[in-house]
Amino acid sequence: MTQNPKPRKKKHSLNIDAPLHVTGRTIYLDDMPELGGTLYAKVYYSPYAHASITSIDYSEARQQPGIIDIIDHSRIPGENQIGGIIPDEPLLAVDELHFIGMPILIIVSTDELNAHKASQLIKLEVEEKEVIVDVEEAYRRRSFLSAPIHFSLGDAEHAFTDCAHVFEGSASSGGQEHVYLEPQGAYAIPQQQGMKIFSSTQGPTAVQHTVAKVLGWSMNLIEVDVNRIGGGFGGKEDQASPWAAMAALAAHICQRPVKLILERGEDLQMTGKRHPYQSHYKIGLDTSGKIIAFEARYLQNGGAAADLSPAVLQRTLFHSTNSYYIPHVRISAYSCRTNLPPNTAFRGFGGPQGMYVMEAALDHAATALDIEVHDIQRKNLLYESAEFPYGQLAEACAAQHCWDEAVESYDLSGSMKKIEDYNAAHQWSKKGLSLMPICFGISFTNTMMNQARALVHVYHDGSVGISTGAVEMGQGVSSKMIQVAAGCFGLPHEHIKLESTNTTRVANTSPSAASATADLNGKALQDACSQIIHRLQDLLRDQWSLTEADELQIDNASAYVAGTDHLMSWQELVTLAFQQRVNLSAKGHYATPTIHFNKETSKGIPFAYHVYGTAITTCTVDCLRGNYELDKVQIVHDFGSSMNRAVDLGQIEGGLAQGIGWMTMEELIYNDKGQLKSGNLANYKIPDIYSVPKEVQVQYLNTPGAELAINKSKAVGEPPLMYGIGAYFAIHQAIKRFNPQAVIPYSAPMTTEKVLLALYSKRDSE
Ligand code: LUZ
Ligand code: MOS
Repeated sequence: MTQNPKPRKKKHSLNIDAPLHVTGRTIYLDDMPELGGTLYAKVYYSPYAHASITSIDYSEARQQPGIIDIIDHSRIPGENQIGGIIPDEPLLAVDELHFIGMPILIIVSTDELNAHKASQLIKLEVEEKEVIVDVEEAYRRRSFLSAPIHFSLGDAEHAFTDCAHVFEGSASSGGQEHVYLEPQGAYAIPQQQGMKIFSSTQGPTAVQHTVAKVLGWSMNLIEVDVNRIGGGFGGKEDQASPWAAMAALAAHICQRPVKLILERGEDLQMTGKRHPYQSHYKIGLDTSGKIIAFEARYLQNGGAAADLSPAVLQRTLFHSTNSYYIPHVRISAYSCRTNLPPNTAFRGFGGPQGMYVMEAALDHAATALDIEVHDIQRKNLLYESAEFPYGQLAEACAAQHCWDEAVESYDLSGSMKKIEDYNAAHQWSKKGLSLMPICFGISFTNTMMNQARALVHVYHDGSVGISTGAVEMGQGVSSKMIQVAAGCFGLPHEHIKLESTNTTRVANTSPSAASATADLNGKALQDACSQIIHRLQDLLRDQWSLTEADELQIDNASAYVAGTDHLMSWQELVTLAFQQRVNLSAKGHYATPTIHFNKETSKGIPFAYHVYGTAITTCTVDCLRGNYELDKVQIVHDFGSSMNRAVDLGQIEGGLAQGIGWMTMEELIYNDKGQLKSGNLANYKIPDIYSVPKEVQVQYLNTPGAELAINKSKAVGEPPLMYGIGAYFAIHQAIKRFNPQAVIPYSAPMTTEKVLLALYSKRDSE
């Protein structure tokens, strides 16, 4: 009598985009078929970091063949303003130029080559002004973008007097270029009413809002659509908006479709990057190596406008104590205005900059006390219910679990012994090892942003279409959304189609950022799917005259009641529901519960949960040349209950490589005129297949996962970037094996040149 279908065989979860990528069928912005009559826009930008415009003449440029229009700020019908948090950034310069790359004019042309030629005929005259590039100089002059932020826990001032050891020093970390594979761009198409914009953005609603502001329209007239983007890394959280606004402005003025896609060189010049930081720390320990007090002052190089800098600054404070419990903390952070392009979100969002300073302080203490830094690290790791400086308590704290698991399963003492033997046997080559624990808070620090929506249609043939606010940027969120819907409906994932991210279908989206995209949008999607499932269940209970006790299942592409012969295929069920006029569409909503934060007191529960992990990094330094290789990185990571191991492993490996790049080789160089000297990918080196670790091992820590994470799988986007800090300190360790007296300033990135200088520092005077 029971004829329940056999449980569907669980397929190994994959990245659903992989077949498209490897066969070249993935469609990015510039792959879209163009409409007839499409025009191309090119941005003419400031060649000066600080100046007043005295005259600008583009009459000759305007006469060039193919030039349809040249647009300056005076043609903007709405507000000439793109600042997201603070309104301090014009879309097009009026008379003041604040950084090299600041947009001045939009050249609209029938083809890109003519636009390029025209840009060279523009005559700009200016009065040059003093340029500030250095963050300390900006700080001395009290040149700030926003109010400073302070956090404190306990009583640091008095605590230092009780410390057996106190160390003070400074640490600086460099910026980082996002190098998303797809440069910034947008394609704007005038509609019968309003404007439709295809944008390479992490934040469709940010684009919609900015375009509406610039055109002086209401948001409902702007439709933003994102199929997918070729990488974002934070660079398209806010900074995708101006290009869309320029394309829309030109499309509105010319009443033709306008495409604006930056060339790589333009993108490198014009867009902001990870914030460089210059920091000062003071750390106090007792005789047993317990950290008693920590003080720090962070100077953030924000560039010429606020952009997301105040929010980034706040996250630096949230992560200033990394994965450690410190009873007395006093920290301050300043966002400084300089004449660089406005710096912006970048994977980790200020967190890595804070964590680097903490690790530098620990390294300093260990070096001075001549003990292993990992003994201090281990002794101070967070434990259950320990208080963060912002008042939240560590819950389901996996800091020590990850660490101990890494030490044991990767045989730390064995590795250290091998390194000792190697170093004893090699005079001109030394190995070093570091442990890097991480702790990263999941949620937008701005509580309001922790919300999402989804729209689900079950079509009457049984197929399903889903839309969410999540933007696929290569991070695999599409796979996860499809898994969520397939799980809710009990359907194979082939039945589910994920639609583009579109502001008309799903409104008021938060950007795909803060590692929270799958959690927020996945939960909203679950809400929508379960509304439909409940309606179908009600229908079946009625149809089959079921009682409360009957166990009705909708799974395995069918509906059935265990122990009875009630059975219906999914398709029959949907047909029945349609005939009975049941609503087969639903809108889901999710807002992270429990979180809150008081900006006045800097206390609250800002994060839904924390992600933990530990990486052991081993490197080899060539002590004649200063070159180094990363031998291996061994990670124990707290994934919760991973939804998709292929996707999550990709995030660990990619995040690690990006973190290593930031800490070791990616060096942004601006001269004192504010000119980016590392302005192409030949002199700005990002990790390649030769510079990534030769071996990466990842162990999944089995934790129950967090309730506030989707399907109890923890967020994985940003946390692994911070494992890269381990590479920096492993190199320090190797240098000290060669030259115990080495004086190594805490100055990232640890380029080959700096390694060579450090290897031979102080040595001559021996
Ligand atoms: N963006 C944002 C973020 O607006 N707020 C955040 O807290 C955040 N965190 C990480 C990355 N992007
Ligand atoms: Mo981000 S730094 O856009 O998560």
